[in-house]
Amino acid sequence: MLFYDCSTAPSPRRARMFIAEKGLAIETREVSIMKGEQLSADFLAVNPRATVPVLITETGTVLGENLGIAAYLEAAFPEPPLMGETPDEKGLVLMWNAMVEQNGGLPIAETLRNSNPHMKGRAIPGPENYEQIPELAARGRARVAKFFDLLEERLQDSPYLACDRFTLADITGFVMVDFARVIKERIPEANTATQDWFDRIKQRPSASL
Ligand SMILES: N[C@@H](CCC(=O)N[C@@H](CS)C(=O)NCC(=O)O)C(=O)O
Repeated sequence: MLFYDCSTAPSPRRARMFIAEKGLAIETREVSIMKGEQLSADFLAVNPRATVPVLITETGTVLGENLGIAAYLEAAFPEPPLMGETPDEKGLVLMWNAMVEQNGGLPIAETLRNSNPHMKGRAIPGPENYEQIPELAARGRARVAKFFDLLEERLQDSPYLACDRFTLADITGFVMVDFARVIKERIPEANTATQDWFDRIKQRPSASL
């Protein structure tokens, strides 16, 4: 297998954590987004959508989405299970993973990409250049506050996002909450259940990679 990573970006960090939690050591190539390497001819030949992470599987299939990578690794290396064991858990893991992507990942990315001067003309990842829309940054920031409410409400009732064990949904949630620092948003002080959950995940070896 071969893993295309970028040490500074949140999406590949999710795959990196998943790989580490599975106890796998996969040959890795760094793609520097800061240097624009995702748009190089060499990388576009690997992934024409110009995004990381990418995993080339044991049979040579090219997987260019976190969920595809996680589903493949869970099927190929079932232990430890990170995407639920019972039918209900499996449903909850994908539900919470999607909720975190849509209510956390998207608004954080919209805020950053539509306001950062270095991202002018690069408001959406991929091979096309899109201009920034400042209103999307303002809307994104307002939605991030709602995202923190959503997490706190869930984590007041459950030790982890999907069920009573650490799963893919927690990896996605942890990475997004940590990445919110780039738009200067942090877990609100009153959100003690979220802070406790975040601190527990931060202690896992996979979180420091
Ligand atoms: N839905 C994709 C998102 C991949 C993605 O957007 N990756 C970003 C890094 S976080 C990227 O490659 N950005 C390239 C760019 O900004 O040009 C996944 O989760 O795998």
